[in-house]
Amino acid sequence: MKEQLQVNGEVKTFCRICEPFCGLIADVKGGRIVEIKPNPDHVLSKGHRCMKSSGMVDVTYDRDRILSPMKRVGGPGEFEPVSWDEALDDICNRLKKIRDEHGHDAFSTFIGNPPMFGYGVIFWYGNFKKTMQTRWNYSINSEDSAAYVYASYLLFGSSAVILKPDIWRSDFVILIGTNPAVSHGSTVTEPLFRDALQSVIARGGRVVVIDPRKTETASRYEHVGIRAGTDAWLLAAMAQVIIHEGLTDQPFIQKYCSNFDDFERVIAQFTPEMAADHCGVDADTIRSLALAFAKAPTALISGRTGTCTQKHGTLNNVLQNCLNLITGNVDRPGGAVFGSGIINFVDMMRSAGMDKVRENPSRTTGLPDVMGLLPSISMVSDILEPGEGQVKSMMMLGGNPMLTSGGNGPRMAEALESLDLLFSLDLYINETNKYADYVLPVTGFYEREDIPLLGLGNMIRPAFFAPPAVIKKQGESRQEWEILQSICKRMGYGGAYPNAFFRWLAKLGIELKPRHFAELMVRTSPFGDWFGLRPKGLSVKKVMNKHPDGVSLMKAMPTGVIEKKVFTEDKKVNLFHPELRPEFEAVLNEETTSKKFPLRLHGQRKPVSQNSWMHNVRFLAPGNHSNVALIHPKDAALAGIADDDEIVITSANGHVQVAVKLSQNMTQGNVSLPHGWGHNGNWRHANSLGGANSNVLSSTQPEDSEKLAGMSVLNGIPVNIRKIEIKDGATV
Ligand SMILES: Nc1nc2c(c(=O)[nH]1)N[C@H]1C(S)=C(S)[C@@H](COP(=O)(O)OP(=O)(O)OC[C@H]3O[C@@H](n4cnc5c(=O)[nH]c(N)nc54)[C@H](O)[C@@H]3O)O[C@H]1N2
Ligand SMILES: Nc1nc2c(c(=O)[nH]1)N[C@H]1C(S)=C(S)[C@@H](COP(=O)(O)OP(=O)(O)OC[C@H]3O[C@@H](n4cnc5c(=O)[nH]c(N)nc54)[C@H](O)[C@@H]3O)O[C@H]1N2
Ligand code: SF4
Ligand SMILES: [Mo]
Repeated sequence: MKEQLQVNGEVKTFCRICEPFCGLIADVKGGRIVEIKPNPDHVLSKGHRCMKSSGMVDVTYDRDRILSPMKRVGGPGEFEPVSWDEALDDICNRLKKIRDEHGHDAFSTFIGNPPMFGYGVIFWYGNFKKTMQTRWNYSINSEDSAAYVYASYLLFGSSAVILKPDIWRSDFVILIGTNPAVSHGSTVTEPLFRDALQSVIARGGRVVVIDPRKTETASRYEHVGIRAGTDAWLLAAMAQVIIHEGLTDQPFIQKYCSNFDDFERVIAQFTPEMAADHCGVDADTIRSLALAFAKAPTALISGRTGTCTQKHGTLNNVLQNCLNLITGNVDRPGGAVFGSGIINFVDMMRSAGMDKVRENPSRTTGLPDVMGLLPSISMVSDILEPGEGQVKSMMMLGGNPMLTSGGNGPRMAEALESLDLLFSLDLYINETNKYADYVLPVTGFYEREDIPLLGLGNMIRPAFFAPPAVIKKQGESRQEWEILQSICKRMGYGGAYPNAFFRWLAKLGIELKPRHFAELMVRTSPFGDWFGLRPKGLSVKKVMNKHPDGVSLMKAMPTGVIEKKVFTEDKKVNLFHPELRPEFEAVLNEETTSKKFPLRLHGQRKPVSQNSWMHNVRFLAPGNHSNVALIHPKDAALAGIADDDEIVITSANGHVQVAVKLSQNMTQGNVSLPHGWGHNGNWRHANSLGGANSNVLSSTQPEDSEKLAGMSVLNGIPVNIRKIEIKDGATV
């Protein structure tokens, strides 16, 4: 199974930084990557990529990257290299002691975003949790997509069911809270996102972007500016117009949906005029947008993090889905479709029991686990508050919650420092794992073979690719799955496996690896070779050796499959789950204006920045490059603020000091600030760039988080701004 690495020449590979998984060509000389180029022949990306893929070469050879296990020898961030044996022996001895004294629940995990882009770690993290019997598993899901999938659970009876925008065949696309021109899309794998949107226009259709900022995407199409955090009002009012005007698709609703009457009753309360007062979009715009959406031959509305990480994130997602559903735009070409790929993601997740929600809520906050992952905001109190099941140790798998999660701040540092054992698997010593006892070095993605497992269920032009590693592992780094496997072995379990049978086999010396699981999955799929029974079918090995540009599986996603995708008791899509009632009431009763905090904060992604972890790459983040706030000139004038001033942004939770730019692209009443800045880890360049951690503005109180999925509220935070004056050399 070991593929030979090329020492010189071109190696086809793909990027694993964000979800398009762009195809790349690595130019290798003497076993070192000298250049990364786009792959014009790649089945999906056809030559598209962004410069972050080249930035990853700098990460690979970064002098600040850790290349051997690091042991904490002093204060936060003070580490010294040790051998793998020393690190793993000590970690496992301490884990055994913690387990024997406090039980399995005392060991927890946290998984960040980057590891989810490697298939080995996805398989082995699941196996590791089962083997170690970890009950408390935290993640940045609560800053990302928990609301998105929780909405699917309420509507379709399974959080694994995800509707995908069939943009290539649509006549009317509304994007809300997503900026694919910069983010390249999320929960959608489509490197040619821009071309897909352009195809809507080419067919004579429309693309409308609802966002507090006239974003890079909105600038190309139609923009509707909204007050951050008020989308539930806008979406509900659009549904109200569609129902009131009799534009619903009743045959579709009758056949596939339940509880339309309840939905209609609650929605009737949200008129465009009322919504306008809250969300700042005038009633005529809401009305005409709703009418155009409902009357278009095919239409879809699709949202992402901007509407998830809000006070009513789940409700927003339910309402987006409902707009698609009540207009009959679900499961049909050009609408929101269930999608399919080489593997049936829904069935896979369901059979592994991974689509569950609220099975094991946080001990101290009661906030729910969504797909087995607890909100990061619960982590601090779960560690600090004594009691049955208290977290005493943690594995941090490629996360940086000190900068990226809501509910952080000094208490998180205190919580991490109080642990009996904290170890991390990462490329760097960052703001979070600087508090660890050990940081274990992992490989970057150019150092490992892969399949785009995370994207297989999200491709809107389903495809498959499986390139080998480009270069050998750097230093003493190891793949995450190998590290997890070693830990489970040393703990006496034989290995990290989903059940006792595989662990028993491992003890006998039959050790299955991620590649075996991937082959099994691919070869027994509808596209697989069934181990020779279908010689023309696929295997990972075959695709790796014979299809360096990948293979296309389907030209478009199948439709007419809704009956196989709904898992509620009556097999109908539930338009009004009882859990939604208090959310609708909360929206109706909420005060959306505040004298003390008259503005609303929201986020902003930059083309060359990736959450918190690529700021050490000098060509992506040159000197003086950090996070700068944007405000509308009229808001600036009201606060006496000019371009490039230093300002303080204050929320009920905290404050940050940043530079500001005035921008006509901002919708009045909002402040925009990128996240992931304010570095003080062990990355020298990133630390020198300054900036501020925007998440100190989000609440640390679990009761302030989104009620259904436990989302951190990162968008729509009420804030005020003031200019910093320099008096006698001091800032006031
Ligand atoms: N360059 C770059 N690309 C990335 C990333 C990165 O950090 N940098 N991160 C990757 C990750 S992890 C993810 S999950 C995806 C996310 O993918 P997206 O969700 O598309 O990411 P954003 O660009 O943050 O888009 C969110 C948009 O929501 C808007 N918004 C904020 N608040 C509100 C609101 O209250 N209402 C509405 N309607 N809109 C609002 C913001 O202005 C922003 O334009 O991007 C991925 N791609
Ligand atoms: N205010 C605000 N906050 C946000 C967001 C927002 O839009 N606004 N977005 C949220 C979203 S969508 C996300 S996904 C999170 C991200 O949050 P996190 O996942 O916590 O943070 P990252 O910056 O992605 O990186 C985490 C660590 O992964 C390491 N890493 C990189 N590659 C690998 C790898 O292959 N393996 C391992 N083991 N480690 C690796 C990096 O060195 C870094 O230290 O941020 C969230 N936070
Ligand atoms: S868009 Fe995302 S996947 Fe494509 S090259 Fe850029 S970072 Fe990599
Ligand atoms: Mo994300």
